[in-house]
Amino acid sequence: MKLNSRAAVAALLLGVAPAALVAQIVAPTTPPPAPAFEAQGEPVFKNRADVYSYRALPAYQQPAYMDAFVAAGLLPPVAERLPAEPLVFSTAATEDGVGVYGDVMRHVIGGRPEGWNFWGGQSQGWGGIDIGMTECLTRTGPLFEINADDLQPLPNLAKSWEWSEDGMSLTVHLIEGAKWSDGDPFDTEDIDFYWNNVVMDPEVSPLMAATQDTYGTGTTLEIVDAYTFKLNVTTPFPSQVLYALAYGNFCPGPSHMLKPHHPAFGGASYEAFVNAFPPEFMNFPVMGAWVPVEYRPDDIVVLRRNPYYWKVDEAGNQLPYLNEVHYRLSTWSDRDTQAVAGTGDFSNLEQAENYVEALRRAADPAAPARLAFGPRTIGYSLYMNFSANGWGEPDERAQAVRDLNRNADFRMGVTQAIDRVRIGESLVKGPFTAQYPGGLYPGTSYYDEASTVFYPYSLESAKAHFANAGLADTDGNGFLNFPADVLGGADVQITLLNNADMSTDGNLAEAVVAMMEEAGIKVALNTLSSNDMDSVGLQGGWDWRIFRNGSDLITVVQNTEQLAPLGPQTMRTHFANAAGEIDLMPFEEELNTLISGFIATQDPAARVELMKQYQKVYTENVYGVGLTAYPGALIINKRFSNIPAGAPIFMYNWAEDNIYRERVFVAADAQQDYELHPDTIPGAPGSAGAVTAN
Ligand code: BQZ
Repeated sequence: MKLNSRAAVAALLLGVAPAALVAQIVAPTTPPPAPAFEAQGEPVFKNRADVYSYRALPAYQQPAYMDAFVAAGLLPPVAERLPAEPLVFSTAATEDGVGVYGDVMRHVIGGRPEGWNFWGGQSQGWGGIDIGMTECLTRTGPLFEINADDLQPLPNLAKSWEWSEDGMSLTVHLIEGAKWSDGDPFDTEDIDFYWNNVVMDPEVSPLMAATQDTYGTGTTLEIVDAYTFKLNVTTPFPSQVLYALAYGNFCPGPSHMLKPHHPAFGGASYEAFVNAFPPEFMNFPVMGAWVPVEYRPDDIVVLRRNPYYWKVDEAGNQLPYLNEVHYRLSTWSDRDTQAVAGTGDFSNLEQAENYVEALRRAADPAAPARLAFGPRTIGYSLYMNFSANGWGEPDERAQAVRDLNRNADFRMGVTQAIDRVRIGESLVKGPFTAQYPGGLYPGTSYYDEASTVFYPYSLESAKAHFANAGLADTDGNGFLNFPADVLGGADVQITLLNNADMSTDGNLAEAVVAMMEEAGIKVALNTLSSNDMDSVGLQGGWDWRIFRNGSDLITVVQNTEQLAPLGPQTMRTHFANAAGEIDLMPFEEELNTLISGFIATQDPAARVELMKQYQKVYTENVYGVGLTAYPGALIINKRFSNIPAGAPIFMYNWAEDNIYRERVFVAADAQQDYELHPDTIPGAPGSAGAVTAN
């Protein structure tokens, strides 16, 4: 390695070996190979049309307990509660065939319901509550089992769609005659409210933060009739639009309930709109399979089957088979413990610290639950806030950190101060964790190792990069200082936002603090509950954050717009300021060009090439500091049938979506007596809860 001559002369004068004087930059490489880890259980691949279709059947059935409600005139007959052509699950595509009614799926979650207004941005506590209640126009969770040559979103509330010849307009056909769980019709009134008064209203931010850019810059929506609407786009055939109609992004709410509270229709205020349906509000109307009928704070949410659910099996049985779903309000780690012990029924084993104990318990043949590892799709990155023009209203210190975050040498120093082997082993020893450079995940369809730039761990190199970024320990206290003209040359102090509800997030945050201290950077933790962390994250009041990555970096086609700062609120690390301006760095402009190009082309080879370039620009510039990636495991109680083979805990979506819970059943001879409100149906919206027939 050639030293510069001044340094060499200085070294000779001081009688010091040259290398010791000028810290060496260690050049980037390609990532080290991940330890081999075989996912257990391969999906049974099929085409989308094999899974379900929309058609009328000669007759329909319901659970026997509901006959009394029909006889008492409290419910219409089941055939009148179903659409003319319900969604019909094909028996051949199931693991165990036509199911039977009864029993419960008992979830345990670490989140807490803020209220039912998903469209106003309220969390229901995650863990499958929102996935089960708020169904969406298309469905992507189950795409893990769809053949690659048939890969596009499954229909759901949208039963079909077609592009105009020039690709500038998508006509979407809704299922006809479906109803909300309170009997109110589902139609384009709900679409109109969701688009115009949620997505397009800058004062309203739905839970997954969908904005107009989610559907492509400049996209507009046009209602055609009660069951048909059009999305008019600005670039032909934008491939990500159909994925953007899936969970999290286009899941319409009950406009008959929401409208009266929205300021555009006489509602008192936006705050009142968001808080109009607190968790105590029972029987909130849903399109999902189960309706909330009981809520006990910090204890449980109980949901009963939706009498108007618009899906059936091929024998004409209205779904779901399970009469109740429970969400015990506990911790995410307790979800693992209870699923393995059999007091809970389901867990996404995703906190690597719990792996050894969970594996040990599940290895017992008498264990109540089966545990199956999937692909390495759980991954964490350290993200930096890149806005230097006011997003989140930074104070002087935070502004100085934002400016540092935008310095490439600083980011390279940070990434080379991270020992990813030590980080992985701090979570779990064994073949699970891989050194994750950031960017697209190894092993996924658009990943290309040769395009991935990996900055190896080297404290010396990190310090050299920090020196190049203008930082030096000018007061000798072991921590690097800003240059004299920034904050008076004070120590660099950075806050690190992380999730209090997840032990893994906390462990990673502490590892980053320790490793940064070794490199001379002072980092302080800002540990918040996931609800508070998510809202702070969206508002921009943070310097760095530990983030468990979403499906965009795994599938690329789901949430594609989140791969680059294409619009004011698409890239979680770089939103626009209050004036709507984003101060893009040159490489971010490149990322935008590459992602816009990906969205605009249907050519598979061109898409692969564009993502190679994306990966190179992303990782070379350390857009996200990858930390670790590892496989998750699905833990499900053995009494359940129709669990799809090879279902990953996370890919296009979480397992609560992927396993089609509405089609899961418990054989009669395996059923347990877990129902808390047997023989009841949901009551009227806002009433006390479930009701009996007499
Ligand atoms: C799975 C998931 C279902 C959110 C949430 C939680 C929030 C995030 C994320 C996961 C939980 C579970 O994840 O960890 O296994 O059950 O709910 O939605 O981490 O804090 O904001 O994105 O999905």
